[in-house]
Amino acid sequence: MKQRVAIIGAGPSGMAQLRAFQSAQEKGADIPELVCFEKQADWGGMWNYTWRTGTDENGEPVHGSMYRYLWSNGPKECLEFADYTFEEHFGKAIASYPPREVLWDYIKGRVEKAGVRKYIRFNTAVRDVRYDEATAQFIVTSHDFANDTTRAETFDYVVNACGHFSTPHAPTFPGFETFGGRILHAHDFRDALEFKNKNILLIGSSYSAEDIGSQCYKYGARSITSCYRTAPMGYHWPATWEERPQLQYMAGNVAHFADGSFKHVDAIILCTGYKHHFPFLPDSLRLKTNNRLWPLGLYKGVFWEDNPRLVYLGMQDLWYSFNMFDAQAWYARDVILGRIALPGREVMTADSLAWRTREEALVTNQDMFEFQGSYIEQLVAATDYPSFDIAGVNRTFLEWKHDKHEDIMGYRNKSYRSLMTGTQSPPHHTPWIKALDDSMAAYLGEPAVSPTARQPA
Ligand code: FAD
Ligand code: NA7
Repeated sequence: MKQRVAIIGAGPSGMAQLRAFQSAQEKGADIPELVCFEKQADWGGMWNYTWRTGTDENGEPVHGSMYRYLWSNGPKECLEFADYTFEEHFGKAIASYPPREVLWDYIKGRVEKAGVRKYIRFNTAVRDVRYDEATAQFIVTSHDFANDTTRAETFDYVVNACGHFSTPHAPTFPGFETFGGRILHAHDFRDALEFKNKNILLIGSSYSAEDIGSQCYKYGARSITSCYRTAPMGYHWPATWEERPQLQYMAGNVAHFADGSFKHVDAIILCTGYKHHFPFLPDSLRLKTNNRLWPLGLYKGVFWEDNPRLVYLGMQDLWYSFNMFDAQAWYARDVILGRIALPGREVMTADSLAWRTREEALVTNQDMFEFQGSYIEQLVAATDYPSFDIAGVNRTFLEWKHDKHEDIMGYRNKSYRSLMTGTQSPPHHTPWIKALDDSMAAYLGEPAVSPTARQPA
């Protein structure tokens, strides 16, 4: 009987897993039966934008944390698929920092070409996963919203590709209860225009704070104050943006900071990160970690050491993204196909602890992306995923960091060379700060398509 593999989530990680299997099949392999459960109505995960916040049309927690006007926060050359280039997808070289819709189109293009949509059950959420020791199979219970039915099925492997940037980590601060404005987490931020002419306070000092603040600046916020718990972001901010140490308390609309300074603000956005949240998994199968480069318990960063038939994709903090998910998915596929044998539990744990020790010694940003690059390199070397110039990607990350420090509001005007095709990307036609229309048509310099004319894939 054919083995059965359940894939939870049709975001970039789940799509990578589907493509990995299809690629083996294309070369003659007999692949297992695949069922991909996706709670949303379309694929693309985070990149499938939703205007909704709170609960979705099915009463489920909204998955999406992306917002309007979001552009890639790193060069597209660092995330390019090795088996499907931007040039192949768009038929030409495009600039280096595409808006969300452009990246969504790109990731969809590869799986449309692969013809793997047939494996996905949309509008279907996984509710529960159990492992039955007696049969050595998983029992996966899912809820099909269109028919309002639940169903339990057995699988030989489960690939958890449900993402980890959806469930807010949302601390509270004294005085929040009586603050006279809106308080929201980054997960619920959708449109910077809401904060036009407002004085906003951002709590946190990582990607969300940097990018949501930049969006609000671009779309007309009066002032931006960001505050940090550990270290400031340290970029050369525009005159209306300042960084303060940690918020201590709110007194009405006045924010009081750790250095004794204070400031009147109109709205507060918690850019305090996300939780790895897997309510459908029992303790024995559930990864518990903060957002870091080497979560413990995952051999090769993917196999649950207590039961390696459970695979986790994309659970690391991200420097690399799409091509890392690919490297993981190809490796997991080859283990499932029996092409790679896993070592015993002790060897797996020792290997994983050695990576963790390396991770703990990382100091600089460069150390971190080089660490993730070397992790990917060893995965890629073990499979037929096309090997690519990881040292080149690391150099591009370094340039990107440098460009951000030179000009945080201008770094997205830069362009880089593709590590897959060698083609130098053209500069974008409009400086990012002036490019208010983030549609794919505007980005590609094509005539606008009416939203009603554009159908989901
Ligand atoms: P996701 O994209 O989160 O997809 C997971 C999928 O699983 C979703 O479709 C979800 O609906 C589904 N799912 C979840 N639970 C269930 C369930 N119980 N049952 C069924 N389906 C389920 N990365 C970059 O490379 N560049 C960027 O510029 C960038 N910007 C970002 C900006 C924001 C605001 C955020 C939040 C993230 C950003 N990222 C960026 C990271 C982004 O998360 C990854 O690029 C990528 O989307 C991760 O893919 P994934 O498939 O692992 O998870
Ligand atoms: P990250 O990168 O996990 O960062 C979380 C930030 O939140 C980080 O600066 C933390 O500060 C800060 N934080 C967490 N708790 C607190 C409290 N209690 N007080 C103050 N600050 C706090 O999450 P992001 O949302 O920025 O980015 C996640 C992804 O979304 C990323 O891939 C992007 O591409 C988009 P710390 O440094 O720990 O002191």
